[in-house]
Amino acid sequence: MAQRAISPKLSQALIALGSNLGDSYTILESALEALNQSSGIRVEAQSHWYKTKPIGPPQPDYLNGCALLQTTLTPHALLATLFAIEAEFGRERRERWGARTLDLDLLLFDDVILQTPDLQVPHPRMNQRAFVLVPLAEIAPDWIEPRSQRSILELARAIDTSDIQPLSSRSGAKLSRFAKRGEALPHPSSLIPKSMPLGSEPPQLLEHRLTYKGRKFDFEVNRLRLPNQSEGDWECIRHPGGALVIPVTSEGKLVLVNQYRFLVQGRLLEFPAGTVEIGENPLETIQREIEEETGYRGNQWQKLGEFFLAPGYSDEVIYAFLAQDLQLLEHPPEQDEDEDIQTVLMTPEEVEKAIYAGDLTDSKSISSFMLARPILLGSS
Ligand code: A4P
Ligand code: MG
Repeated sequence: MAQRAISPKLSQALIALGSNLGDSYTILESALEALNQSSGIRVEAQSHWYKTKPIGPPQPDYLNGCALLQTTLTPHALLATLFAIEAEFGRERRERWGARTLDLDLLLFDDVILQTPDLQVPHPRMNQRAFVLVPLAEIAPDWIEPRSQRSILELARAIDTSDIQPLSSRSGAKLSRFAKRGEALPHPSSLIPKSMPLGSEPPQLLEHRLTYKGRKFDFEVNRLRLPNQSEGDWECIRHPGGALVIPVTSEGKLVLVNQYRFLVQGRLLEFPAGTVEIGENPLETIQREIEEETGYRGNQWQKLGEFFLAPGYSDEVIYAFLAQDLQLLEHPPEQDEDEDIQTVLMTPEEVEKAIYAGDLTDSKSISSFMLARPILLGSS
């Protein structure tokens, strides 16, 4: 009798990845690659990586993240594969909760609840752990944790997440090779400008259509209902913010940069500025950027203000500063490889003229100059 081929059942599983020994970023990315190459497993989505404070005995900070797998394996066979990959990356089991090159935990497997001596699913401690729930909420916000019957997003919102920080792209993170899927999530709270009256009239999220996670910012399309009840699709750029400086030399000249901008196919005159890295504060950002872009170090700093750059489609906030007591560095840091920048010195009067003549057209530079004008030119 002819045998009918039985196609193996396809399941979805969520795993947690952690590392706090060795080159954790490379280990974690390579472990995902190894999983994707393993028989019966496909990596469907991965979260960002997060720097997290250790739970357990004193040890270095962890890098943690989560991934969504599609698998034809049983839960036990999947656990065996996770162990094999841990071993491949030099994992030694010494003390419980101790430092490790790679920890792979099975968090959830379809809606299975399993209580065996060597495997418990859902992972018994996942609901208390921010280092699990926050990355998990990026890729599976609506997944119902079968013991509590609560969604991952609800569980993530119920715990303290102050000890975890998304890894900044400058620390090595790059575009992931695996698609990232997920609901629109609020920005990490560290990025929400606290002094701004945000969030008092939230829209209702009807449907999350698309997310593209980029190196510097993310793009989303959401179907929303606004407070006035109108509905529609909104495209938006989720941006961690930008920091800008107006540097003033001891001669009273302002330091600007002439920078190639591919979108305008030419050079623009601007004040030095840079993207706030995730987890960084804007003053740190701009103190780094001014040295990279101009070779000057600012020794005296003053906040000028903060403003939205283009709130119709982006939540980017510009944090503007004034720097005085400049010092030209003998060995300035290298410019970012992708930048082409020359510095230009101008008096405040020349800058104002350039704005009105249409020679300085960068909006964040114009706005910041207006904030600094009373200091630079008096209130006339
Ligand atoms: N085991 C049972 N169920 C599972 C499951 N769902 N997934 C058994 C994986 N393993 C499961 O695990 C111990 C035993 O648990 C295994 O033999 C397996 O059969 P392990 O990986 O050898 O040891 P472990 O990871 O130290 O223990 P455990 O209990 O899994 O620890 P946790 O709860 O995972 O905590 N702090 C930060 N910031 N980030 C971390 O990633 N990780 C831990 C480990 C502690 N503190 C941390 C982090
Ligand atoms: Mg483990």
